[in-house]
Amino acid sequence: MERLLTGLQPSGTLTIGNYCGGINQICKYQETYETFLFVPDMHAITVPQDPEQLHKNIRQAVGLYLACGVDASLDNMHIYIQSENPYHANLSWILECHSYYGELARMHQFKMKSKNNESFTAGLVTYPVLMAADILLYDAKYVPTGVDQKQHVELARNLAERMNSRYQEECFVVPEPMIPEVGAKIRDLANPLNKMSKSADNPKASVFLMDTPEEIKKKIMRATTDSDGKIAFDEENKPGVSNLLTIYSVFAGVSLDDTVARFDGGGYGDLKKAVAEVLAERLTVFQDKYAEIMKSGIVDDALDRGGEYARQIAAEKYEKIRKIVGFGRI
Ligand code: AQP
Repeated sequence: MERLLTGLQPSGTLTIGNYCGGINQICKYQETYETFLFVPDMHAITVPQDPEQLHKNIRQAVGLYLACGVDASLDNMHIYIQSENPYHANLSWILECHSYYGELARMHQFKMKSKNNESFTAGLVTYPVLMAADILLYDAKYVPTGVDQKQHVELARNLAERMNSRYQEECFVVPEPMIPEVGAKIRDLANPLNKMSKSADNPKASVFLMDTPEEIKKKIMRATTDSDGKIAFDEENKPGVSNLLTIYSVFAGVSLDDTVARFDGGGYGDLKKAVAEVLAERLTVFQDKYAEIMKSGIVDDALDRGGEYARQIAAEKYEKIRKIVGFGRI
């Protein structure tokens, strides 16, 4: 089985954007690929986090993966926490020493997150290298992601190719981003030019997987659209309306063309009502399942099992690479 890997930062409660770019794709391909699904808690501290809240977010993230349909009982599903495996940081250091400051400073996410912030951490610059280590440690071929992380997967590709060529050995499998056709960039509800984020300054502009039907309705009914009044999918000229159509398509399980046809000729109010309803319905199912999961011991069982397996794979890869670069004794 080829390998697929992804992680969702526990920097807050996951959003419907994280579902579309990450979790939904895992669910779709979990029977096809050996899947490494981790909680990148080390990435979360590139910006300040409250330690108590971070612990809670980590557990909540795993509960949500499972509630949204990830099947922890599959033999080929490995769920683990990044910081419980020291090889991620070890390999990241080696990769940092094969990365150029210029290529890291050009990363779109770094530019966005460091904008108007004089005191950003060094980790904010180097975290895409840690992400490369997360991927390359497991020889993952496919990395499900939204468009926002595509550049980081490209860095992982470049580093794999650079190492393979410099040491004239197959150090790493060269990974590929796996970007969904629909839902690769769910947009911020207030400013649809931006992507929806779990740690956005305005929490009313994001729908979180734990939002109540009332919260969802309020947020969706206030979503920014345009003054044109026509329902059409046109991301450039009608990003707000296109975003609502996309959300409906993913959560109702209807193709984008059929979604557009369904709302063609109607008003924005009807579209918003339908989006709020379908989201409330799907998220309520996830939340009910989440409540059951959190009462059971399934989260810790899955993490114990996945952690042990992941450490074993990562140790083998790290030992190989440390010898290749010349560390330690012959
Ligand atoms: N708006 C989005 N639309 C589609 N996919 C998205 N992803 C994130 N936002 C959207 C995808 O979700 C997966 C996990 O991302 P992450 O949590 O590791 O980091 P992120 O991309 O930085 O997500 P956030 O929500 O914006 O987090 P914060 O606010 O902490 O920076 C990835 O596959 C990502 O592409």
